[in-house]
Amino acid sequence: MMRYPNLEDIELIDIPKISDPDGRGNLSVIEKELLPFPIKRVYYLYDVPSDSSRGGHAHLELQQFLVALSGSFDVVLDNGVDKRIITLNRPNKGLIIPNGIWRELESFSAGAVCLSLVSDVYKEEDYIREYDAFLSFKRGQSNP
Ligand code: T46
Repeated sequence: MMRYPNLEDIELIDIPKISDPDGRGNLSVIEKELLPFPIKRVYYLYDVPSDSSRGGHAHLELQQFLVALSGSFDVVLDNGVDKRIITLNRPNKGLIIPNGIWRELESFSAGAVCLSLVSDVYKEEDYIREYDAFLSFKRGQSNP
């Protein structure tokens, strides 16, 4: 039987960092081999007030890779039964979120920038934006 992605499949992965030998700072690079999907779109969130949240939905198919390019924020991941909170606060660490996981991004620090590399172009029909609809969707899957 098919196994759907779950919270334990969500990985924080290292982005290669090249430190400059002459003290000019760091350079990180994301090449296509780093991610389990081809990148079709890039967007970023910034100037998010600390008392605001982003996300609050799941995707049917979209996979994504989130990086805190600057500052920090929390990613609350939810499979309809359990939740997991991961703080992103380093530009050389990224979080791969598979499809079918509800996510909320909150507690943005001042100056935080969230880079998102995703597996498809923008399609509103790929979003589940109502939590009850998400729970119904998860009930239709074999694992939570
Ligand atoms: C996600 C989190 C982390 C577009 O027109 N094109 C786009 O590529 C995107 C991402 C959004 N939009 C429009 C749709 C809405 O009218 O921008 C508006 C705000 O989008 P949304 O409410 O979905 O924004 P967030 O920050 O809640 O969610 C976004 C992504 O949509 C989502 O995939 O995981 O960032």
